[in-house]
Amino acid sequence: MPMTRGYIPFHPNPSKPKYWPPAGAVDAHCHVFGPEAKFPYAPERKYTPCDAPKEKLFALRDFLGFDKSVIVQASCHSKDNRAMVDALESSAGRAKGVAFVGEEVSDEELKWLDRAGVKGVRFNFIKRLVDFTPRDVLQRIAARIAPLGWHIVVYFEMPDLPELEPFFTSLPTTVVVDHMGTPDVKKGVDHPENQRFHRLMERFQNFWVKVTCPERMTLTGAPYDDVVPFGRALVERFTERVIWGTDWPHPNVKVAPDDGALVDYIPKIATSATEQQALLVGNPMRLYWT
Ligand code: 0GY
Repeated sequence: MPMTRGYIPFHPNPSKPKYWPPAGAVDAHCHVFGPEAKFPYAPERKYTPCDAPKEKLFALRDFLGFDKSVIVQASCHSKDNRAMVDALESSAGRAKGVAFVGEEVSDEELKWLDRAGVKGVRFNFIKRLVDFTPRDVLQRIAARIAPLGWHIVVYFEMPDLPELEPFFTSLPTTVVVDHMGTPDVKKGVDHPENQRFHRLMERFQNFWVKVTCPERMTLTGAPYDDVVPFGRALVERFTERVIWGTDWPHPNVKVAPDDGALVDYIPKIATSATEQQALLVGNPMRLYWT
């Protein structure tokens, strides 16, 4: 039986952010869930979310002052990418996607995903979300998608980085790290665990990072001031390789965040107009729209 965590619905009435993003801003990490009646959740899922359909996502995008979205396939839909692709196809070119595939994926399916606007695959190493996939299988998937010009998004827990790093650095594509590598805010920015991740970003220019999900890491809650130093350090050091997203509809969080408060976090980590332009427009456009 799938676990039923994740039923917490997204915020019903987010506040209007005080910060207004630059023209052409991209929400580079969000999801669509269902609707279940049309796109059933995968039998092997680890949680069952509430429906979060494309119409709601597009309405939130407009409300928050964003122009485009990158829709990441969520584990509750596993390898059935239809809900994500349907959203891409309804977006009038204003959404790109990141898919989840197995090595059994056919060339036709890869072509279908590519045509729809998929630009990457996600390798998920979070044990509570997915079953284990052997590294050699992932290597074969990487070799199949690299010629398409796609990248690989990796989602992992920071304590697992030492074990995963040799695999990550062997990947033949751009590698995009989810949620700042999930640092432990209690330990602080200078903790060796977090600094190891910074060193990886320094040494390997093909690594990018999403400065996302303060709501998952905070110990103090909105406005997420305790997470600011983590996002700020990454934006400052790797200005040309950071992207940002809402993570709407926020699967598996304990408290549904106010998406307006998440947008108001942006100018705290990207403090100049130049950094904001890179984070919200230039970088995601380079990664997803070229
Ligand atoms: C996220 C976070 C989570 C879930 C998923 O694929 C997923 O189901 O991504 C999570 O529970 O941490 O990246 O949005």
